[in-house]
Amino acid sequence: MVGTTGAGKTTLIRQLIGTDPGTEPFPATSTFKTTTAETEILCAPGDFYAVAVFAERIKVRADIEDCVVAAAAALAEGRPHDIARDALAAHTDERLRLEYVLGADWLDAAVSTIESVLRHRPAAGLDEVADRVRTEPTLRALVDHLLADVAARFTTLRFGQLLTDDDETWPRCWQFTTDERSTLFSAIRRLAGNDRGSHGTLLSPMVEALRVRGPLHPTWAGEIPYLMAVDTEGLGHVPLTAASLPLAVIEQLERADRIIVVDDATHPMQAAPLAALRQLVMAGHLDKLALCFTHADGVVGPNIGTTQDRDSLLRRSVNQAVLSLRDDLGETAWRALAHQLDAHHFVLGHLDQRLDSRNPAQTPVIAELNRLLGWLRKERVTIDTSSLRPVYRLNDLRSRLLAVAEQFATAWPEMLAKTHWRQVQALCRRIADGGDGYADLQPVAQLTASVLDAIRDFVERPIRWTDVVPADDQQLALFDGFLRTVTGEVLDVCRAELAGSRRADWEQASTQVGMATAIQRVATLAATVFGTLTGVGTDGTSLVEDVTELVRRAALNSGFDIGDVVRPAGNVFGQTLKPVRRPGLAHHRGF
Ligand SMILES: Nc1nc2c(ncn2[C@@H]2O[C@H](COP(=O)(O)OP(=O)(O)OP(=O)(O)O)[C@@H](O)[C@H]2O)c(=O)[nH]1
Ligand SMILES: [Mg+2]
Repeated sequence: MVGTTGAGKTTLIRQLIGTDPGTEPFPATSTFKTTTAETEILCAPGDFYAVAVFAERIKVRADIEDCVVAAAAALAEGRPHDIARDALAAHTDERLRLEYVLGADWLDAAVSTIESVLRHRPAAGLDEVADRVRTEPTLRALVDHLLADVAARFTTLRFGQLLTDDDETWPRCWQFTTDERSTLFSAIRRLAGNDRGSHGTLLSPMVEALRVRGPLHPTWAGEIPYLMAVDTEGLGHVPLTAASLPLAVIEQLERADRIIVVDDATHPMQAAPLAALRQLVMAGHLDKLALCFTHADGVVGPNIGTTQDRDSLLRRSVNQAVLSLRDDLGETAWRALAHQLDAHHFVLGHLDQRLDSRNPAQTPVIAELNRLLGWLRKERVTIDTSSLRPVYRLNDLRSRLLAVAEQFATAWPEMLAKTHWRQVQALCRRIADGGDGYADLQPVAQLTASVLDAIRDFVERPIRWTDVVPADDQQLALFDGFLRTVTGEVLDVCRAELAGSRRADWEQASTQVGMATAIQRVATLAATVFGTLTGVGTDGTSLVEDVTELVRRAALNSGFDIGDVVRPAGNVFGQTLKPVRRPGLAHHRGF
């Protein structure tokens, strides 16, 4: 399930696994940024089994520190007590909700502690605040104290088994098995719940990944559908430029048989789900796609008399949305997407309720859900592309990749220069600690998306075909399959180039604290992390060459003809590459 936050992804999963809206609040739903853990639910016969993987201690500590910095910064800016309180209660990325774990009783005292520290020695400027939280004993003690309180909460789990790290100071994961449905939901409440009455006991904000297996099935279909549903974190309402899907989602795409873009029917399709659709098509997943409209029960108005009126309105909404992708996707992929969504869009409402076939308002929803389940079960039709032999020139890919790297190396420092210094510093620290990004700042996800776009652009334009030119649908199937095979490796290279092999540079930039050094920090990043993207890094790796090589290998494995590789002499970096035309190929105008 992919879609904006609050669209109804988790509610749809609840319908597919048949958990009762009144008595089994699993998985948790609410209005905003509810699902934060990667959640997989496997419907299968046998016992119930659950496993939860926790965030690492270092990450939780960093997040708590962020909350204290945000609260202190609010107070230093002269903002009211309540704003500082909110900042402590939940991290800005809405994952670490300390209020869920620790309740609300400690919040006022913690704000008062910060207030008294600042009163005693006012911060010279906002840039000093983050530094003070890290160095001043009282504020450091506050962070440590909160972390210890969080750690203590794990020991109060009544059900299941905790597995700890080697030093036994922090749990790695939790697991639980039972043959009773009600026991499963009691046990899982603290690991996956959001119920207000349980605030102060919940560990759900600590959970990064959750998998539940059991004999679960929809109430409106009497059998276990052998389905694994994967829920994802909701997309923000404003899409990032090239990448709208989080890395965690991109990593999962290849193993998903179907991808459902979920959207709220009560408003026209927004930019974020559209950008997600575009990215899914570009990454080669078109034939897995469906669009599910939720909240159809809320689509009302003087112009809507019947369900036909409503469905026609939604069809028009899909059409207009898809039409807006025409230029971007190109004619063939665009037309295929339109056909795919004509047949595979589902109009669903009342999903938050236990559906009843005797209720005339709900029977169309049950029919639609059954149609969806039928599609989920159906095997995908694959087009045989084994005999297709497109011919490529790898230098065409190099020049495209170099353009991506150059654009990225210029745009990111420019964008970071305009971003609040605290966000940039948090990004530096997050990547230095082993992450890929922070909040909306997701360089690895964006680079991966841009590189995949460049590869797609390259494979869609072979210089010729060795035999007859294949039909459009065959070509599309070939290109899609190729993109899917390279996605994982492209992500690995981008992650290594921007994060893995550059941790020391991010670390160095993160130690330049405060607003005053913000310009210097971005300059450091521009020179180290981003600057080397277009060339060879200190470790001898190169984005352009590494990606070219992995595409070359994948192309050979797919039987493509890349025999006319013309490697330019000397160092290609920093030069504009001119495609070398061989006399024998000069007449191929397709290029
Ligand atoms: N009336 C009505 N409410 C719905 C429907 N589908 C979902 N909801 C409600 O919409 C809200 C958001 O649903 P969620 O399933 O939590 O949304 P989500 O997409 O998982 O959101 P995130 O986890 O934040 O990404 C909840 O309050 C649901 O009860 C529907 O078909 N009709
Ligand atoms: Mg959700």
